[in-house]
Amino acid sequence: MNKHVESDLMLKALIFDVDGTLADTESAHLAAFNHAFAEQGLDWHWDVALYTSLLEISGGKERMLHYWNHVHPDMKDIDGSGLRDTIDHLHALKTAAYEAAVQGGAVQLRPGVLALIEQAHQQGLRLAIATTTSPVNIAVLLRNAIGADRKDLFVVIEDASTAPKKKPHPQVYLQTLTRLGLPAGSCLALEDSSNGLRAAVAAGLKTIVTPNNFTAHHDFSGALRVLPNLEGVSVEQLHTMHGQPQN
Ligand code: XBP
Ligand code: MG
Repeated sequence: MNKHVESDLMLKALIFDVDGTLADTESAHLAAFNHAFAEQGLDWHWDVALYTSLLEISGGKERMLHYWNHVHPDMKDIDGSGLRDTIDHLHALKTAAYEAAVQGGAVQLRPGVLALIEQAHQQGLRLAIATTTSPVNIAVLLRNAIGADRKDLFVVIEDASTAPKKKPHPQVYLQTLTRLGLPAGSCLALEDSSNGLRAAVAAGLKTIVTPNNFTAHHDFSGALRVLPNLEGVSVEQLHTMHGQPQN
């Protein structure tokens, strides 16, 4: 293989999903949704089983709209401001509740994540984030879980505000690759869900999946590897996995 092609396929960047991958956040998201429903005076309450199925829908606003249309189709309005405005208002309440929870320490990074991020940075790999969550949620997580001085470790962040087409659509990953200025072949995606895996694979990325309690039952066909978590996973091991053929 000529040097140029070889260089193009060398691992040069890690692209992290946020929710469920960097940190186990969905329990805090679930509590925040329920807090918003109560604050709005709605008798809606999502339990873990329902939320686990609703997580098939990426994006908090899209998830609430799906629930409203499928569980309360008769409700055309709540407070006279129309469906879209009400969803936006509920999502603002939810995001404020989630931000307060993360600031209060409700969310920790998953095992091995911080060590891998720091090692990758020290070894010259570029780090990016590709998520369907809202920018507020990323900022508060990075500030509280990684530390305000470390949040600049991620040279590219694409999120719900920059990539409106949600996973499994590949838009967020395609935009991340464009901004990194790298071919998919020299990057590795890290995900936790089937929607995320499908989005990354559709963008041409080899993807390592670390499932969690909300996603363990998902179909991870097409993943490069499925690992319980990133504990003890080194950059050297990622280089080796990246260089190996797809499962
Ligand atoms: C997971 C999601 C998000 C979160 C809720 O994002 O689908 O919708 O569940 O956050 P990721 P928002 O791609 O990081 O796994 O309410 O801000 O959408
Ligand atoms: Mg995720």
